[in-house]
Amino acid sequence: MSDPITIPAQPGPFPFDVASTALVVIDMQRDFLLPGGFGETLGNDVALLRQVVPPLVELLAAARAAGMLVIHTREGHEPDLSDCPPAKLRRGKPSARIGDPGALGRILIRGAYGHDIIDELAPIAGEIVIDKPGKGAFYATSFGDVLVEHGITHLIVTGVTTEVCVHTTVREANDRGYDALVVSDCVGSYFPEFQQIGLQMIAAQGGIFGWVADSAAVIAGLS
Ligand code: TIU
Repeated sequence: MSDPITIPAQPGPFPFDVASTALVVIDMQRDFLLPGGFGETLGNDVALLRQVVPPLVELLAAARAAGMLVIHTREGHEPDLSDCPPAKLRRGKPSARIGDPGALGRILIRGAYGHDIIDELAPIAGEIVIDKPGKGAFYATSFGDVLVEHGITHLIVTGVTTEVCVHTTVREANDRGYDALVVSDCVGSYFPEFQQIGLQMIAAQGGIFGWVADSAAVIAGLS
């Protein structure tokens, strides 16, 4: 056990201790953040996600300095697409589909340049990387087992996008009994209105599936 920490959050204080908490960094991949990747093929302005990077770099440094477990996730698929449901492949009218060649390599395919995490947030030795075929981190991955193995009860969640992979993961975590805090300036959306409402949805109704605080509050708690 480490010393308990309580940080101000919505809808109320979030108590946790470092030893049983993981910093989860969701899908900070080139495919979502850089031009030419999956996010852009869907018609999005990827520049909107760049504002997440500086505060998340600082939060990641603080978590590493505190000795907190860090888990990164990457959304993507096997080169033969055997783990990609046909419905996901067909979805929408993207300019290029999952598996197609793109400026960053094959779109959302494991091993492609675009599938990997941006340089600023590259995992370091000892950090865990979970490859997931879905939007949530639990589905068809070892994420749940990893949390149990490390005695994790609390999650500090960051990454992209707020209303898709962050929400799905936090909702999945909530149903499994985890207390999850979403860091408001370390999650991002292609849609400013979804960012705002997405954060409100988490903490509304007394924290219906989580807590929300900014990175300054979390870093202050860790230092
Ligand atoms: N499109 C979108 O907003 N998000 C995703 O497809 N995946 C994640 O959120 N990582």
